[in-house]
Amino acid sequence: MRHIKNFINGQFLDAVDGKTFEKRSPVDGQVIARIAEAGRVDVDAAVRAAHDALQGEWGRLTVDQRVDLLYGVANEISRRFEDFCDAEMADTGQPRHVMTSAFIPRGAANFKVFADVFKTVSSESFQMATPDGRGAINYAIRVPKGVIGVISPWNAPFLLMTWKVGPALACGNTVVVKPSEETPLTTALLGEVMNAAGVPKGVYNVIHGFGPDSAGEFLTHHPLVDAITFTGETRTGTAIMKAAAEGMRDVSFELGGKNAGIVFADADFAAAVEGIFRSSFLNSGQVCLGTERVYVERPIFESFVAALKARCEAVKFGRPDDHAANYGPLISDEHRRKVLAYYAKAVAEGATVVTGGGIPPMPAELAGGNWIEPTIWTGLPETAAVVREEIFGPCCHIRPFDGEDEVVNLANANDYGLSTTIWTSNLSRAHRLAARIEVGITWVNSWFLRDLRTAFGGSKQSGIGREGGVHSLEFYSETRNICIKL
Ligand code: NAD
Ligand code: 6OD
Repeated sequence: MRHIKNFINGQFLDAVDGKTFEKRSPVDGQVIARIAEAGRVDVDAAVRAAHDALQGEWGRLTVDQRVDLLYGVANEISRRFEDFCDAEMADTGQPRHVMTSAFIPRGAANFKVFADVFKTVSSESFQMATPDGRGAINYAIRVPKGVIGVISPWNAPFLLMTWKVGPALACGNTVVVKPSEETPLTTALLGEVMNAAGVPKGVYNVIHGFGPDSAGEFLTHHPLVDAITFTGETRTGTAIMKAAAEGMRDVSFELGGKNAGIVFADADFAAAVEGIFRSSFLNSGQVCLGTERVYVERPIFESFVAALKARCEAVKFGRPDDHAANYGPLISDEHRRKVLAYYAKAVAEGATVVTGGGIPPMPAELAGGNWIEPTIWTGLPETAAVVREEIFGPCCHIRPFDGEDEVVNLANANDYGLSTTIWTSNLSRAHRLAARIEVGITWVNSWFLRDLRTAFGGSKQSGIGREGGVHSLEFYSETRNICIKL
């Protein structure tokens, strides 16, 4: 069994009061790690280490030196690629192909890409006229914000944590990371990587624990934290925003979604079925960008539902490293109970269960895991809870539509506004719809495809701010205005 410690000032440390908590495997329910739970004293030590590091060697590095260190981090992650895949598979129970195709490589890229972005970004400079004729030069420099509190979720833990840590460090900040209590392993491994790459002590710190009355809350309330970046539930974002209000700290929030998938009759049928299958069921439906509301143009509604049902019924449940398997469990028993409660609610609300709706039969050695069937419903009104609320499980409701206006109204009639995926062969229609749908990102004939240099974030209750490329630099640095009279 692994023993995971906090990472403070370059050292792996137990909690001062010796408290720990358990991490259970999603696959079979066995305890796989015991984790040091940071208390107030440990959080304070981590934040002070981060604060002090700003004044030390890290703060004196040139941009080129900092960029070289971040390249070194990316290279070390790539060198330890298998360790990261194994750790993330142990934490999440998701298949190896999910790790190798996206979640781990994108984590390494988050250091390299943001180092490149920061290295090449320019700032404004103006020559001003002055009454005495001698003029002035008015220009801006970018300075780090300071200590960034990073709070990350469990669904794509390494990708989503490094997506914040990479740009934060590229801008010269230091970080204190509070990973989800469900997924501590890759965040801890990154501490080893930071030491191996020669990143100065105190620049990257990790505290483990929970949210309320635990490490998360202690971090967000700490007065030496200068800004907070958070990915997680909208409700949690509300609590963190209240904490950030003390001391007027800036926040960047990536929150929940209830995303629409729209399939027109002119779409490439097979590609649309596979695309919606991925967007609704990849990672067992635990993706913020996932599609839980599917709208299919009426002429192909019946055939689309039948094809998606067949695709769902072909999944093979099993361990992440079982080559015969391609489908994993939910993250925890608690989360499965929440998703199963929605499955029951759908039936109570009058849904037709097209497929799934329960727990699949599993062999005895996996019976303790959080397995659940991919589930499709039809026949519900838009007012039903499972059509309105984020479930974050492997399920979707499919409804027929007639025409662009109707589907735009359906897609927009939700409090969230994170993403959409549209399947059509009519490019003009794709442009028209993409501009009308109230979300941060729209995919056409694709899903979960984005250059790290472009803006990412949610509209409405799906987030505050944008990260990605120069948008991340806007959050992780401050512009200082300097005017020199000549
Ligand atoms: P969560 O909000 O329960 O927890 C996220 C993190 O916040 C965890 O580290 C948790 O310990 C911490 N936390 C909880 N309460 C806190 C508090 N009061 N103060 C400080 N920290 C606190 O979310 P989750 O269940 O880990 O993740 C699933 C949610 O994340 C879904 O709603 C999903 O849509 C969202 N998500 C959004 C994006 C995005 O980019 N928009 C990406 C991934 C996940
Ligand atoms: O595209 C990304 O890098 C990104 N932030 C993905 C978010 C995935 C949410 O589950």
